[in-house]
Amino acid sequence: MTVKNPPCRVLLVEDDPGDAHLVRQTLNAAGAGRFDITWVGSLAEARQQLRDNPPDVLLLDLSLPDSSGLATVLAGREAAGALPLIVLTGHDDNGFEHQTLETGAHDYLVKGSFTSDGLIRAIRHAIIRARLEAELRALASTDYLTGLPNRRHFFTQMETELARMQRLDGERAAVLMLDLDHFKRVNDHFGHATGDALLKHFATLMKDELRKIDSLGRVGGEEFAILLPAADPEAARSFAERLRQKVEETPLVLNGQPIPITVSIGVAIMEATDGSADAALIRADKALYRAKEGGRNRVEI
Ligand code: GH3
Ligand code: MG
Ligand code: MG
Ligand code: MG
Ligand code: MG
Repeated sequence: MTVKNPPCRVLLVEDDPGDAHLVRQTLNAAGAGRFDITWVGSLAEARQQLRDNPPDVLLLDLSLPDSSGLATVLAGREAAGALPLIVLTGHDDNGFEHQTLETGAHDYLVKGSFTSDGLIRAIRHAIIRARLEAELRALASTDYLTGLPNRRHFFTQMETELARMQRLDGERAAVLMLDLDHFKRVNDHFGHATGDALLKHFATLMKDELRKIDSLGRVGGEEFAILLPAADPEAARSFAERLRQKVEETPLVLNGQPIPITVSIGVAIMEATDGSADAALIRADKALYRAKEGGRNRVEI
């Protein structure tokens, strides 16, 4: 039995009806049902399609009624997000081709000089490359043990939230720094694998307490951070206190043996007037230090 692949959905952005016809013919020559082509003639229509009905691949002419040249590549890349993007142009120029690829196109085909096989191969490669790029991006932003955003990704999320607060002015957010208490002892007494299991357990406990708009990241070995948008100091403190208690009351149980752990939490408020997300993280770190100094298993703000 042969398994039929679903058609590859192509968004063709081309203002010249003759050129558009040629591309359709070229793709249809590959066999009926292999490509499902949507044709639009402007960047504005392309943006709308990409939003409402994202394709598997974008074929982009550069000289359009509402955009031309490298600006079209930039705008197309922006609108297409992580989707594969192939430039189809009449402009046969090595230097420009290089710039186009640097700007985020996956391939550059000159009209009139590609075959059906060549176009199909370009589409296949662009799709594979875009998928690999997405996987790499995910790997580069994810902590492998817990699956949480890593330090860099969490920091980016904070910067994004700070920029949003600055646009809305008057808003604030809370940042929590959490550090497991005497975690080294867990490794020493139970082994590193148990330490790892405890880190995952702790991550799950935290995840279960978060709202949709909150962010959680692993920012160090046994250090985590939480961003609570639109939270005032009192709400942040009671959230942190509830979490602290939950951790204390919910030991990881391995082979019937409970492995208790506690957490110290430093809370800071990120203000729209902060110059960077760093400032709030440093304040949260200082509060965390006070929590440790004060005897651990406590919240400081
Ligand atoms: P404190 O209460 O002062 O925070 O004490 P602590 O023992 O938690 O702090 P310390 O910074 O001395 O030790 C942290 C330990 O966390 C040391 C390191 O071996 C362990 N650790 C860091 N990353 C991992 C990991 O991915 N897995 C495991 N199992 N242990 C880790
Ligand atoms: Mg054109
Ligand atoms: Mg630590
Ligand atoms: Mg430490
Ligand atoms: Mg610790």
